[in-house]
Amino acid sequence: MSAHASHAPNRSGLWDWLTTVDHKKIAILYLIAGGIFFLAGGFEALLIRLQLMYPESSMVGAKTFNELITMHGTTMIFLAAMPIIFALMNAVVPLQIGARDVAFPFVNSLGFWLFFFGGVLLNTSWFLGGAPDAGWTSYTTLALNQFSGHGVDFYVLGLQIAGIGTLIGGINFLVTIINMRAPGMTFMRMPMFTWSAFVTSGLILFAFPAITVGLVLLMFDRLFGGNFFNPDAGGNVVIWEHLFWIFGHPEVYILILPAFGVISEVVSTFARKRLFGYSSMVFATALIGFLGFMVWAHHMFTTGLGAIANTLFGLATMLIAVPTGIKIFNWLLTMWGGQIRFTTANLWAVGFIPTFTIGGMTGVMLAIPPADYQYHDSYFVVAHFHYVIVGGLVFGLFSGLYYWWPKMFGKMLNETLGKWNFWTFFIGFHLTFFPQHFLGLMGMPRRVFTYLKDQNLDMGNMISTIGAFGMTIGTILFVVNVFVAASSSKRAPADPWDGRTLEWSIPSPPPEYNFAQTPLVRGLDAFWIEKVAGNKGMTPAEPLGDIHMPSPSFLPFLMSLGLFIAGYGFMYHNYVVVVIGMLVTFACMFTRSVKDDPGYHIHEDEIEDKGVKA
Ligand code: HEM
Ligand SMILES: [Cu+2]
Repeated sequence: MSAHASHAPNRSGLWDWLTTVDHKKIAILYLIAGGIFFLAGGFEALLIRLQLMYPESSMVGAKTFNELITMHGTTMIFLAAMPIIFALMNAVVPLQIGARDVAFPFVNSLGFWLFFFGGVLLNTSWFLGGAPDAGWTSYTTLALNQFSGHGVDFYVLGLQIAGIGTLIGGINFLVTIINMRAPGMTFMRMPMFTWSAFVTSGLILFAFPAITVGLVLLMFDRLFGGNFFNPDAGGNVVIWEHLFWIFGHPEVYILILPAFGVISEVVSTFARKRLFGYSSMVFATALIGFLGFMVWAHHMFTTGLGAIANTLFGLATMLIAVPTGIKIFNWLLTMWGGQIRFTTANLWAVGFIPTFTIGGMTGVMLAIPPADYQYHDSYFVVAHFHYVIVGGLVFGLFSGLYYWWPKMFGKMLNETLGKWNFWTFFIGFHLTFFPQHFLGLMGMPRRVFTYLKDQNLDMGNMISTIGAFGMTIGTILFVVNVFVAASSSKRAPADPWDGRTLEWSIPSPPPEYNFAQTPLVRGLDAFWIEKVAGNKGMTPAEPLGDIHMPSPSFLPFLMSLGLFIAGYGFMYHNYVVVVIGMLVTFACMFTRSVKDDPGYHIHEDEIEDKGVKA
């Protein structure tokens, strides 16, 4: 890291992390928090599988089982997958577009702390009378007071707070990508990962308000005697399902598109070829995003929407297979004839393609309404969505982490450990989830805590649990790899993979201002073009000069802490606590509005890495 300018705020240690507005550090915060939640959600999954290892087991019992599946699903989706995606987007997008930071660094930090405190609030339910137990979808009436305990209140308020963080994060990335691109970086020259971050952020903008509304209504029903979803008082339970899935289906594309983006970068880098069909990839990404909003009712075929609606939603769902297929063929054709290097990052990408495709195929099967009457709420569904969400998203995240780790931390992950990590996780994954297709077809329902013996379900469940241990070993190996990398003294080079995009043209990790001089972009794969032309680095688009930086701030942390405190006040109907929490939040908002903070400058001669002359 470069020296601070004289008037730059000098912060270090914990205080630096609590106040940072640097996208690279926020990326690391997201990764650590998301990683810890991933371990928690994984531990819950392991307990689920242990309970289901033998028939008629009473290891955890029915109530705890319901809490475990609810917290596993909710944690994995909202507190593990989303933040790790945000970690990669924060670490990579500003670098790929040649920017010095995101458009709103303060908002970026606020987004992180809101997510963090929302997640912590949700998880404290374990110690405060029991976790939510109505499933990650929290369907009413199950989620109303008559049928579920205090836990669901934690779900409602925790997700509400975390959701605001995600929403403002998405808006920030939209503005960043629209406004902060370096000269020459036109939309059709943007790397695929940035494109996927762009479309994902657009989906966040339109999808999260739906769940926000749903959660507000549910909060009124649960805490203030509302009747939006209470049929006895004229409410309607199906409305919740609509609101949830109008958010929920786009959410699965919010999750998978960034993984697609990672795979596109990794496959092309390690085939040493330009991505095949770049413009069709862009088009397919946008089309998947658009169609993602037209299909939510495929989660509701059995609620009695009627044949016409079911048919239309079924057809719309199948249509998504077309742009998705385009992507799969483009990846295969990118590899075709390339000089492929099977690094760990590329192994994850190559493992992703067939695994995700299987999940896509079972998705088309589920899109046939009459067939779904059989599959619905069975283990077939559990198998399907883990193939897309783990075999797709989690494989993609691992690929991206191995690929960008040197850029994020300046250290390389160990390749041998990485390969062990991949193979144990990959084999464990298929052992866990492949048999679940058949368990489902043989009638095993999801979300049920046990099954009878001699129903032909014993063997499949045993294999599935053994597989879960394989994934556990894989995950532990990854954590070991992280510590091995952290303790090694070897520094990663700026461009370890012979990369094609802008992030590889600057040091690993980048200085706080990223680019000493904003680069001039001459085409797709901007850095590769310069390499092929025999240039040492990017041509700068501006003379060397002072660089303006935003000031760090403690306000985002405090503002989120205020909402966290108020959350407990709402749940326990203690309005003194509500007022205290809200006062903290509003005081921070007021301070932010009236206090002028012009940031600071890094002076020209404090800029390291004056590699290229202007
Ligand atoms: C690490 C290995 C994993 C294992 C062994 C595992 C296992 C399971 C099992 C057995 C269930 C079904 C419980 C039931 O319906 O009775 C389940 C549900 C679920 N899982 Fe996973 N899972 C894993 C990873 C993930 C990941 C990474 C995600 C998302 C990013 C995820 C998302 C979900 C969701 C959304 C549910 C539905 C919860 C509900 O029914 O409310 N899982 N998981
Ligand atoms: Cu869906």
